[in-house]
Amino acid sequence: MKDKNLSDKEIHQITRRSFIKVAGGAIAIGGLTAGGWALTELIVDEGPVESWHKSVCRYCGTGCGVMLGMSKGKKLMRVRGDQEAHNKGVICIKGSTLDKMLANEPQRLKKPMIRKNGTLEEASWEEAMTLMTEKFKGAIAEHGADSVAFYGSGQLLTEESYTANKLFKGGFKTNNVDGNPRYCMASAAVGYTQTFGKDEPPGAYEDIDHAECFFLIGSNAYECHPPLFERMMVRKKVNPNVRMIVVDPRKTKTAEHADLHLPVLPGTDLLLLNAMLYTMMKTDLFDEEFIREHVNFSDGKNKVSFEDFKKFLEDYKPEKVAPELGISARDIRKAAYMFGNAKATMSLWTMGINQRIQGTYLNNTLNSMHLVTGHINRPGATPLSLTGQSNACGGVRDTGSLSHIIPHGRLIAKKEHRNEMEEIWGIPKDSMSPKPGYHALALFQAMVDEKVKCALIMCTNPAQSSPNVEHYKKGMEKTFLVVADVFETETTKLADIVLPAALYIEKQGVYGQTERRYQLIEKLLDPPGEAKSDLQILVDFAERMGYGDFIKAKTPDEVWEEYRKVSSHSKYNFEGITYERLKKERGLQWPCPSTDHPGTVRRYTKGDPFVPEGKEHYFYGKPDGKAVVFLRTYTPSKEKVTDEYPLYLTTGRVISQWHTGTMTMKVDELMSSSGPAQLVMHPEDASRMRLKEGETVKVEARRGNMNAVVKISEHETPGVLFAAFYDPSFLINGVVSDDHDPFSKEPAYKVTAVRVTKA
Ligand SMILES: Nc1nc2c(c(=O)[nH]1)N[C@H]1C(S)=C(S)[C@@H](COP(=O)(O)OP(=O)(O)OC[C@H]3O[C@@H](n4cnc5c(=O)[nH]c(N)nc54)[C@H](O)[C@@H]3O)O[C@H]1N2
Ligand SMILES: Nc1nc2c(c(=O)[nH]1)N[C@H]1C(S)=C(S)[C@@H](COP(=O)(O)OP(=O)(O)OC[C@H]3O[C@@H](n4cnc5c(=O)[nH]c(N)nc54)[C@H](O)[C@@H]3O)O[C@H]1N2
Ligand code: SF4
Ligand SMILES: [Mo]
Repeated sequence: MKDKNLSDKEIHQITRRSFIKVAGGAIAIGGLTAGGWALTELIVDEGPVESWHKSVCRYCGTGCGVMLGMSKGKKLMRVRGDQEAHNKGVICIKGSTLDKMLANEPQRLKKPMIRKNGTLEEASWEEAMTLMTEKFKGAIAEHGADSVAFYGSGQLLTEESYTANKLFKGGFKTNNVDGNPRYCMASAAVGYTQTFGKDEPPGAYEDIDHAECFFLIGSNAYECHPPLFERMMVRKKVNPNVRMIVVDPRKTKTAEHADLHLPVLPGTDLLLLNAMLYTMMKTDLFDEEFIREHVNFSDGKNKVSFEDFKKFLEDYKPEKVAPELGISARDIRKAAYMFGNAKATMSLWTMGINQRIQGTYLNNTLNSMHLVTGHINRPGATPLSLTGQSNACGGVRDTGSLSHIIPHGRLIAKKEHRNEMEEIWGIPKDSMSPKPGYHALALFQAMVDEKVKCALIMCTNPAQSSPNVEHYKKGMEKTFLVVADVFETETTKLADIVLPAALYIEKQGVYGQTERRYQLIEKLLDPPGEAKSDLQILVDFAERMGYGDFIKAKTPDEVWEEYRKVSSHSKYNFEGITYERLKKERGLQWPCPSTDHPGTVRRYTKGDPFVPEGKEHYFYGKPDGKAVVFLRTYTPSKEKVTDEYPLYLTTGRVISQWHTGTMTMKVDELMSSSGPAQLVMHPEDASRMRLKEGETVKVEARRGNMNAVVKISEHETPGVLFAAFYDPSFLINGVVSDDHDPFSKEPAYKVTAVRVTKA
């Protein structure tokens, strides 16, 4: 069927109608007055707005453009979606209540604090920074540079992450720089890098408007990327032929909208992907020409043949794997036909497959499904990993602020990569440490083992968000911790120094989102009290540590100028993305090598400045321009259920709360939508265990136990429990497994075996 030719106005009307439909659902879940989706006009205060400013939402990796209405007295009065941005004016309830979040000034941290005789007491910046410098210098002198660490965040501004990374790796000479994207995007990043030779997605949001099949796996986009989900729904209305497959053990709001929902058992998806590939192979859905021209095969060690790949798939016949997946062979085949036969298939995924012991393999295999069917590098055909945090891509993955990488896809372990960065940063050749630093879990374990003595934690709350958290908190307690945050958190409670940070539009910098789009946040407010931006804190720290000349860029403008030029030495080249352009344009997508370049929507194909003239496709991250299809064998999770621990616990998010709740739990509208976090189970499980809604139970896992209040919901699947992790009074991470993927080191938050009894 051909696409309907709809005007923008008609599309807008569809959007409105589905808003209302979706909002109805949200009322049923949470009792939210104006719905989980933002009809922003209904829920935002009217105010005497003096001027409107374009900005970007602070929260998630969708990176919605927002318009901020400021009063004369410099208060944020109103928020609405930016019609001119990629999200076309659509924002969700978190974005539309940004003003309410910023209004929580009374609860903000406003003065530094130092722990004295066990309690945190107010101090001056001078005292706090002097003590911090003394401790870091002391640790480095006594125990070496690897006794200090930085633990950052995909919510810091790019200028901040770049500076911290440069200071620790190029200055102090330790690679102990990691952050919460390890908990989030590491499997996607490693997956892309192994397949294409470079991180970051080949495609873009625009592909949603051209796809004929959406394959959503381990993504609850309805609650976590609402404007993108909305865009998919609009696409389905514009072309009723468009199909949506959702793979999720739970009947989420996303799954409810699917044409085919595959409720696989937690931890088993690799069986599904390989069985879909098997089916595609047997039914001629492979694109042999694309494979011949653009694909190599590998068993992970050696190059193998296409025939070897076909032989490998013989083990994944749908009938054979269906029982372990918990779905029918017929549905597996149906999914394979829908994926393979559509004119253009787009996969979208998030934590359901990243936070898994086979997260990297799952990412590889999903990329492979696009390569072998030729569903790539065309409008609507692409594997698009949805990003979690607002600046995980631009700030952390692109700046190389993880323990094994350095800017723009370079690896710590590779001498020539280190030498390139040493030259760019103007430090002696071979001066950087060749040893990858501690990844997040290893870092917190090194704190337990007292190998890391001093750490700076910025813009993240690992004492709530880490798996098996009670264990790692012991390490945080032993370490001299400096924590920069905007509110009191579970982590500031363990700190020796707390530094009050500026929040969102109280500072300026760039966010980089899912589709390689960089957008600028401009400063519109002054921070409260004595709070300072994370960049100011880092620059001050660098000077005190004796690296004032090395960290010579001291303002956001200066850092961006330096970093933009650093990129020109790589295939990430965004030298053309200047602050000046970002102030006017609604973001730009790299590569963007010159100031007259429009940016790149699709990579590795015509239009990408790095694809040689005359070539249709070229995977330039690989030496021969060919992407790699890996043969990836399934292994069951260690957290498979047993008689002793007979239930799966999976964890994740709800639409109106952000992560550890520090910002969103203070907003009444959001709290009344979500309520406190509870242990959610299917009515069948509840009745088998004779449990009633509101009853307290004991949840026991292999590493710990805790009490929880039961909520009963048809959205869950019998045998699979769900808990969100926003509520510090229900610290579910106390029982969540810290098993992790051996390549990406990302924890498997999604699969924990538990037993539940009446408390
Ligand atoms: N409202 C809201 N939105 C957010 C955030 C937030 O905190 N709140 N955070 C942002 C961030 S940082 C992230 S990372 C993203 C996360 O976005 P999502 O990944 O979409 O959210 P989650 O709820 O973590 O998990 C998604 C789904 O994975 C499913 N799942 C669990 N186990 C399995 C499995 O074995 N296989 C499959 N196929 N699925 C499984 C769960 O049932 C769940 O519905 O959201 C971003 N957006
Ligand atoms: N059980 C379970 N646990 C999970 C997950 C899961 O699915 N299940 N998901 C994981 C994932 S994907 C993620 S991304 C992590 C997120 O985990 P965290 O990063 O620990 O959670 P956030 O609440 O986002 O923490 C951000 C902190 O920064 C503060 N802050 C806000 N703005 C600023 C600023 O400008 N400067 C400074 N210095 N501070 C600021 C906030 O108050 C907050 O305390 O959680 C992980 N943990
Ligand atoms: S979808 Fe994400 S970026 Fe967009 S408004 Fe909601 S929280 Fe903000
Ligand atoms: Mo995340």
